[in-house]
Amino acid sequence: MKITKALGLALTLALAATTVIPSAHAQEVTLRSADIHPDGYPTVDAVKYMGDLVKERTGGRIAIQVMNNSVLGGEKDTIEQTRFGVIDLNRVNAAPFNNLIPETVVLGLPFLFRSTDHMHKVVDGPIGDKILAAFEPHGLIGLAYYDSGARSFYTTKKPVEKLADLKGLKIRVQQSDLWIAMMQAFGANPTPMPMGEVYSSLETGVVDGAENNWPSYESARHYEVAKNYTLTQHSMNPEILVMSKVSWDKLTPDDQKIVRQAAKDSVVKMRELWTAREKTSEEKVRAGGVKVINVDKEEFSAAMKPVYDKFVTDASMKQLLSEIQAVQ
Ligand code: GTR
Repeated sequence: MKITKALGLALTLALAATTVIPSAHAQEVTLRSADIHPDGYPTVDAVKYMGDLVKERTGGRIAIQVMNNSVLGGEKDTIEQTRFGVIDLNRVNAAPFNNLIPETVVLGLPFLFRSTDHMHKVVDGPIGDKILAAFEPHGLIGLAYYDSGARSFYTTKKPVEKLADLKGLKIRVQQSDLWIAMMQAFGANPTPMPMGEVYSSLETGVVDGAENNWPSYESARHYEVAKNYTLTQHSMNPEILVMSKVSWDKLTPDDQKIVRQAAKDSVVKMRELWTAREKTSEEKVRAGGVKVINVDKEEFSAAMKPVYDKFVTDASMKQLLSEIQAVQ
């Protein structure tokens, strides 16, 4: 019985992974890539662009099919499927990796990056490479970082004008212990859930608010039900593009090089798309009647000491943090 089950699972995984379409001359492979975002979102278009590069550079042997809109599931689920090789590529925020890969925690720490430029310098340099390398023992190949702007709070009823206004509010967070601790340090009541459940949770009052960047606040239509956007800009946690190690190991070293380089090249494209989208999303949201609130960020940042005390404990994390802070 046990053996049959194991065989069945192996067979399912083998069938579900990379679709190999036999052809007359060369073997063609289609890599399936997951994303929760809708068509036209910068992360979705960036992976499509990467697919064009891969196709061109392999003479059509390797293609990428972006399966966005959460059709393959929420981020935590798709990460598991990617580790098993059921999904080949996955574009996910750093947060849902936090509990699995401790090295990713540092990227989400509140008020860590001084600017977009600082964040770019960190992820584009040796520190970024070191964090991507930490994915491999977990069955994943870290390929690239994409921008995700800065995350800010939004609430349905009570506008957040100062730190004390967050006290006791039920705020949706990503499924990560770091994010739960961060909300607690802000005085809020964290409610972890996948992105796909946030709209209805805001609408029905399961949560009083959530937090995200301009493009996600707009594209997921959260601004229709949570009309107060408070510019705390508390984290610049980037997006991460990973590949399943199972799928990676099926590629030749030359094809691995092509895939890795195409992912890196798509970052440039993504940053252009991101900058434009941040602007249009902000405009759309403002035109939709959202109240945008400026706050004293110092007050919010000063409350974050318990988060650093809880997560920056061992020598390697301390080292990573000070290296990031030293990047000019
Ligand atoms: C978005 C991010 C998604 C997801 C989402 C969330 O900004 O692009 O990957 O993390 O936030 O809050 O769940």
